[in-house]
Amino acid sequence: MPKAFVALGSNLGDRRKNITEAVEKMKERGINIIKMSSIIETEPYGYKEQGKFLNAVCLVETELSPSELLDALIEIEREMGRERKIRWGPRNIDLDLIFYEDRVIREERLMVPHPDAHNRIFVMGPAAEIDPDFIHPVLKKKIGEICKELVK
Ligand code: A4P
Ligand code: MG
Repeated sequence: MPKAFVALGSNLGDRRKNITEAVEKMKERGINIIKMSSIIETEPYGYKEQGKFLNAVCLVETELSPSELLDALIEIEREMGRERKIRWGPRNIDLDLIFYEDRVIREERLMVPHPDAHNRIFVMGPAAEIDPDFIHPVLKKKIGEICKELVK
């Protein structure tokens, strides 16, 4: 079954509960969680005038195609009542599809690998905790290596 990395982030409301709830909702939709990283607290990236985030990454296994998986993630965000007013701004839950196998997809609606993931320690750190040897299919580098360069 295809495997994918999904990043979770929350900086509004009960952040830990939001992350747990999103994981439960993935399971309900038949998205199997193989591994879950630690949940870490991180400084806001991009738009700085907002509260700290809790971030995590999970490795999932699913029969859903990349596009179907993205739809499922967007539906979960909607079910959880996500409101988004500012790009990179505060949100109770954000679910991003980071990698899907070694696929490279460059569509307007879906970019895989997530185009900014390799610049985000709050994504690469938890992903490397799960599998440091996973190779970024565009950069052709192990995500453990990408992480080391980010913290330099
Ligand atoms: N989209 C395209 N590719 C993808 C993908 N691989 N995964 C499209 C998810 N979505 C993808 O996303 C807008 C559209 O992107 C989707 O409808 C989908 O079709 P969005 O999440 O609704 O918009 P957004 O989140 O406001 O903008 P953006 O640019 O996606 O923000 P990010 O990249 O999600 O960043 N700081 C810390 N410390 N931790 C965080 O988690 N997150 C953000 C948000 C900013 N700063 C942060 C964090
Ligand atoms: Mg997003």
